[in-house]
Amino acid sequence: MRVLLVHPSPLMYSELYLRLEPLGLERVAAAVRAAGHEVRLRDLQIFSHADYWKELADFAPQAVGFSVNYLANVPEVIDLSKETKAKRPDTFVFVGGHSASFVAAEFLEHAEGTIDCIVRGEGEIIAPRVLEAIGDPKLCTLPGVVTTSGAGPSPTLLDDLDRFLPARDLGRKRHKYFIGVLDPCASVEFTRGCPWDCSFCSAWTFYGRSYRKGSPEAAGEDLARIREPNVFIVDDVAFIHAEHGDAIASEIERRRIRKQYYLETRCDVLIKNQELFARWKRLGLYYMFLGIEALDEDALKAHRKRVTLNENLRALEIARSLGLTVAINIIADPSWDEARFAAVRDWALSVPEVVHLTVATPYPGTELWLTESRQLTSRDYRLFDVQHAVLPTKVPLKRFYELLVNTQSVLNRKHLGWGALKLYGGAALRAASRGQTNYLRMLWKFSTVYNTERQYADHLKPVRYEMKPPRPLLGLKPTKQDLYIHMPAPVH
Ligand code: B12
Ligand code: SF4
Repeated sequence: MRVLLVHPSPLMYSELYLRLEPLGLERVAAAVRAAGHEVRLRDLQIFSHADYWKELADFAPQAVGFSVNYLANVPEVIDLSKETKAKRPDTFVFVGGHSASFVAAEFLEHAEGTIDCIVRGEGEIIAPRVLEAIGDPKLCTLPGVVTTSGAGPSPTLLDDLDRFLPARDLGRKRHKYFIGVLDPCASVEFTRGCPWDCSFCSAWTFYGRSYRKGSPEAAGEDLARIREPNVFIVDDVAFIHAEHGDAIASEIERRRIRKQYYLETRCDVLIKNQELFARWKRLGLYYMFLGIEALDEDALKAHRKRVTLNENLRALEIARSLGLTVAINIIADPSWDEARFAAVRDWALSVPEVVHLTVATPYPGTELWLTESRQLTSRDYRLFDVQHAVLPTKVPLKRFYELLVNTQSVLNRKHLGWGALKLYGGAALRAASRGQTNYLRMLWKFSTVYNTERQYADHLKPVRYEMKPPRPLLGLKPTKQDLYIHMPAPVH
């Protein structure tokens, strides 16, 4: 069967800081191809809708699968599905991915029959089975599958992460993928899931709080196949188990792989596994993201981060002493006023790290989505991107965006524009000499992407598809069914 897999358009983040390969879709593509299908992949972060329509006409796929990891992409994919069915009514349309899994039923409703099924959870095992079941009423009985006529049991976890290494050969224009000065940049996955349970995060609810590791040999093999000099390690929390990180490091040394790496981890993991991170620094670890989230103990508790402020600060010192470029994130609450923004700005300017601000957002799939007591001010999927305020702001909304954008822009002077050239000019010019200009081009783009007027105007756009509000808990605790996509393993 001819199968076309599609990643939707870029998000606000990707217009500026990064653009990354659709690794999940590449893994699904590998599994579908292994089942004997002819597969193509089209990434609309790079290509236009016109390119998609042309491919639909030329390739004439019997099935089109969309990846929806981000809520902000839901309306686009609904519209693409509607038009795909209008142009080619016999094409089977299916949708998978992180966010699609959490809003499956309403996604189908909005699509008005133009999406044949949503696939909840991991895609590798189930996608080939879905294709096999096209036209068969048993489709809606498959694990994780939701159709308008019913839903199958909860999805099953992939037993072995080594089984389907990403089909990177299906990507086109790969030189467009980058993160900051790591330009161009590929992605790899060493582990999947997260054992923690932060209230604002859906990594643990998606994977049923499981944590799985691929083998160090497969990690080495995958890295050896990557042509790009830079690699984004997509694990939610990198190197939780030091021995796994060490084994991958040994594999890299054995194969003499030399690359630069970006990863994301927790402060307590960095503190615990300092030597491992030092080893990775020697192997090429360049850029690290630490989820600090808050500057006071109360907020850290509310996020259920399970780290203290002191640990966070200690981790920053360790990262500095290792000579890593570090980015951190602080969650800006819509209740923040002038004084709060000023305090955070002052702190952020006093540290050398790249500091990002995201807006606290109850995201479907998070515990916060179920427990947040404040009323949502918008249920427009497009505004659920942690750059917009969907909860009531203390200062008027426009003023909130002024404060947010001004703070971000002051902080960004450290690592965008001329400030960046001082720090990374050499690397940027080396990349440019190889024809890689993704990074250089982003340096002066900040105000076109992040600006008060644009963010405020986004709230005034007509809303064609509105998210369903969360089911009221009426004082009860969320159940497993409320929270999880993959159900946690029973405790013995
Ligand atoms: C890279 C990344 C990004 C990149 C996007 C890159 C891209 N091209 O997609 C950037 C940095 C832009 C980004 C932004 C955000 N991200 Co992000 N991101 C990730 C990250 C680290 C890796 C994604 C990945 O490659 N995973 C590995 C692959 C193998 O998994 P996968 O993509 O989920 O694919 C599997 C399934 O979902 C499914 N599947 C996927 N597509 C399809 C399609 C079909 C047809 C089928 C059948 C199945 C299927 O099968 C795949 C294989 O099992 C994940 C964390 C993670 N480890 O997954 C977070 C993650 C997805 N992001 C998350 C969040 C919260 C965000 C942000 C909202 C906030 C933030 N601070 O990061 C913003 C969103 C911005 C916006 N405007 O909406 C959350 C969850 C989002 C959600 N929907 O609830 C995650 C899980 C991180 C977390 N710990 O909370 N992110
Ligand atoms: S924020 Fe990080 S540590 Fe917390 S649950 Fe999500 S992935 Fe895990």
